[in-house]
Amino acid sequence: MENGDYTAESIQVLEGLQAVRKRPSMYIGSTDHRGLHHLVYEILDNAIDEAMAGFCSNITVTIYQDGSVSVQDDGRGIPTDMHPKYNRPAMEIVMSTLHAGGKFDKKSYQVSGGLHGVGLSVVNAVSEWLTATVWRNGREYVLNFDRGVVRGGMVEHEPSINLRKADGTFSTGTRIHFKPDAQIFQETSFDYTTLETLLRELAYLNNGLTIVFDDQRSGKRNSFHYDGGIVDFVRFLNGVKTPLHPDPVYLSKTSDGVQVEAAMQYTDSYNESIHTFVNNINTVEGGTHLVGFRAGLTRTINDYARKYNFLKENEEPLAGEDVREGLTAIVSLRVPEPQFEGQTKTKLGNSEVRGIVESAIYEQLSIYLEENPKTASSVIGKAVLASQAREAARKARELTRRKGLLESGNLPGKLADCSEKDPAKCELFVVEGDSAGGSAKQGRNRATQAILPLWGKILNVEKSRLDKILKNQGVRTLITAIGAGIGEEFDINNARYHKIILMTDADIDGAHIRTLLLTFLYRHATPLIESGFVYIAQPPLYRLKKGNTEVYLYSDRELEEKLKEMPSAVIQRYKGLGEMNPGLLWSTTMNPETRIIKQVTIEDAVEAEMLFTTLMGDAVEPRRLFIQEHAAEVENLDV
Ligand code: 0RA
Repeated sequence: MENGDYTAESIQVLEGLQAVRKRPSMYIGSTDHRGLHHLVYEILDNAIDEAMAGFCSNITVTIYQDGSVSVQDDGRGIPTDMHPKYNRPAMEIVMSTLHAGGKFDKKSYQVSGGLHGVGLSVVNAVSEWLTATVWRNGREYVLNFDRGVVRGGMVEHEPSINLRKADGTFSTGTRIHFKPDAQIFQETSFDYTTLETLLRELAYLNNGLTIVFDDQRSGKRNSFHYDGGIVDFVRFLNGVKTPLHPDPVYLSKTSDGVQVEAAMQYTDSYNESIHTFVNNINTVEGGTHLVGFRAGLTRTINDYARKYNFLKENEEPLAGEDVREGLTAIVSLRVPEPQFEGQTKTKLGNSEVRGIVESAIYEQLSIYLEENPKTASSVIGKAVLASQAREAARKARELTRRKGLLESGNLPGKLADCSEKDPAKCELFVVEGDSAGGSAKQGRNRATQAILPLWGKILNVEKSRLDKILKNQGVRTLITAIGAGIGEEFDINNARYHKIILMTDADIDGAHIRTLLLTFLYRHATPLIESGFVYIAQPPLYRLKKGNTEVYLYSDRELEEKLKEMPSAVIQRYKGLGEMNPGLLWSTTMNPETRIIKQVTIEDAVEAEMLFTTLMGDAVEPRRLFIQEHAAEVENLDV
């Protein structure tokens, strides 16, 4: 092939990738932190398709010093032969053609031998540079791109690594090495924890696969391999909890081309933790499969409870929330043509899937319960208790309501409300401590900003049921101030503020209170987080002062940078909000024109919940390990 010999088709190809660069969000969802990490997912997805087709068992993900990332697999390797129609190597076509299913929301999936290379071209288009290396036929093939444009054409090399195997055949595989384009992404630095969570998840979802993660920036290295698949995943999630039965239940069934797999285990906790996946995508916004799973579970347990007299004839059936109390579950589906909806395209929309999952669960779980009466009776005994507690909670709520305690007509005395009445213009600052609360009250814009000081540690939510949580003064105050109710009765339309801003100190106690508040809101006022109403304030950590110049810095990194410009300036470190006077708190943290606030996503909330469970759960050892492991990451740990 001659370099630069473009056919009409290859010009079309180039135009395709230009379209991706023009509107990247259409293809990768967003160009922020999330979109950046989605690139790695897109490449991995191709390697995992190879694994699911039975050709690949090892994947290595590497982050390099220069911020680039590579994904290497031992699959068959992208084909390298000449494509007769395009007069270009197949590899070049795969890397630069926008596949029909290449759009973010229309990912096509087939269990084996399917549409390969979906997403590769999209990553190529948004990379400053990309190098694809393929090992096939005992040879090494390399192809370079700059912003999706091929540089030089495919080169065939002597293999740079030893490809000869013991049996005389050659190793095969693919490595995609790329650097995200800073012209496209607001943020180009990959986060270890985000990728680690993704890789661990993918290893659990694809049992037998080994995924190695190597971060050359920090020297951290990790390897994930789970023979038990999602059963191991459930054991991992329950690591800090006390299970009611020794082994997770495993169920699987395929019907109408949809493969349903579930692993579940009950613990003595009061909360449910159900994680659902479709084609390896974490569907954090739920969808029809989750609805089907819940319906199947409720129906199975009620039928069993009636049949064996756990429920008398005149008793009400167990509610969904009763049969989910203490449940940890992973539900993993393979769906041929998934429709992803929702704010972050992580909600499954296919209506046919609901019934498929419901009957799979009903059929398989009924059999399991019949065969394991001991597990069945402990699970159902707990659900019956939960149902009684729910009834008690309802009565407690009724009583509270009758007394008018949760009505917003009865606004808490601690709340300094704003004068504006349109919720869309109103902000509620939830502030840690009375002294910071005082500064915030004086510094605020009274028209649109309300201040609610919280004091002390409000409550250990993990160990409390709703009826007990409702008795806590701090929690009541918060619910009353927001005005939208709680739990099943929560109504987002009644929220009195469209921004609820958590403002806590930049120390370990502040982080603790924030985790607790987020966990509480996530569990009992979920729509508030789903609607994007919850934010975290970012007060400055340092002030640098030299002569008449003063600057406020919000991270250690910024401090380091600024110190280069202003050596020997005087550094003041802010330990608590209380150290700032009202004017300063306003200008650095509260003024909508100049402040930084971070919107809380569902993922943030899920992470807070995990952290919370680890920090608050009964098990001591995981907590100790967790604190040890994360102590270094907490920027301002006061010890
Ligand atoms: C097209 C066809 C075949 C494999 C692949 C693409 C392929 C793509 C990627 C992307 C990352 N790793 C990959 N591994 C394979 C089938 C090749 C054959 O039939 O030999």
